[in-house]
Amino acid sequence: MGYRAANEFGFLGCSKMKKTDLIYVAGQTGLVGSSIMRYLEQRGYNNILTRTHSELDLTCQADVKSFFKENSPDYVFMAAARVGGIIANSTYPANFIYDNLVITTNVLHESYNSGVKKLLYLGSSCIYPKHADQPINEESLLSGKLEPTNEPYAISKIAGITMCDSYRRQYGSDFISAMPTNLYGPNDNFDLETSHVFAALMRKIHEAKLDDSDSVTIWGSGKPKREFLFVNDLADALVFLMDNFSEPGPINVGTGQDLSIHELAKLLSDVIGYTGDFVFDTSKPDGTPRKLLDVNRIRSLGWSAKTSLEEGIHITYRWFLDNLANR
Ligand code: GFB
Repeated sequence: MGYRAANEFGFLGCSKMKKTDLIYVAGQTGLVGSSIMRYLEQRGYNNILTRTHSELDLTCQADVKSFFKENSPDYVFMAAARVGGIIANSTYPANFIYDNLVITTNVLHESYNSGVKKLLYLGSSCIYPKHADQPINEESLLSGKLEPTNEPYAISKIAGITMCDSYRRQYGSDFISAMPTNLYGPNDNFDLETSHVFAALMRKIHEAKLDDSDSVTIWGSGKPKREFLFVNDLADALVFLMDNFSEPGPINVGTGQDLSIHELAKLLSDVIGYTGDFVFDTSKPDGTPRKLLDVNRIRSLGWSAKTSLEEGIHITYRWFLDNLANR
């Protein structure tokens, strides 16, 4: 099929999701997917399609093809991915690149084949160069070398963005790509080996308080700076983008504020009520020195994050106590 300009087919320009539209949330049990589910359900979207991992293996092309053929969703939130913190990324690089490339290829291609009205693909702020100018704007994609600890994951996510843009350009598919900053919230992974820093430190500090420990170990120097977005705010942004945004390239989703890992540990300690010290295990990597997203693009469309970090820590700690703290 030859090249066709997207606008000829009327795919561009945003028709908003209706409450009865069939919405497929891929990855519905994860941090992001579960938050999208809560958000949609609370707002009366009543035709949501999900599959557990045992019901549908997204790495199996034939199964994904049949699933889309049988169900023909109107909208797709592509939140299925293999994700993990800095050590998980550097320990399992093959899993991170293979799983994400295959899942993305299958879901995006079958979304195109089955004629979904719109797909939102989720990337990550680690797609940007390690030494990108701060705050990082969308234009810096592919302008420099990536952070080595998560390069395989980042390359799979960049491939997903390029795939969205290519299907838009060649077929007029309304596929968009949102790049969230570091996330936290209910349903995060609290496993100390594979989690991201927020969940790891919440758990370590909570357990240190219970055990009356003198200190908590922070990986690396504690100096890297990160921006943390509450996952319910991300869900709000994703539905907003689904309804209001239809362009190629990544769009950043963040708070516009960052802090050092050491400062995060202190904030978490204040909420948890831990008064001990921190020690720094510099045998562990720091990763990217700073990763603050420029959020002007999404702000100019009318969206900004609503939950302060303090508030988000309180909500997440309450969830942690109610769901995971019994050990
Ligand atoms: O959250 P995190 O694992 O991922 O680590 P990245 C952020 C920073 O926190 C690093 C430090 O400097 C870590 O060394 N840190 C301190 C800890 N203590 C801990 C701890 O107990 N656990 C963890 N995990 N970190 C990931 C990427 O990078 O960010 C992914 O690897 C993804 O690809 C994700 O993009 C959002 O922010 O460094």
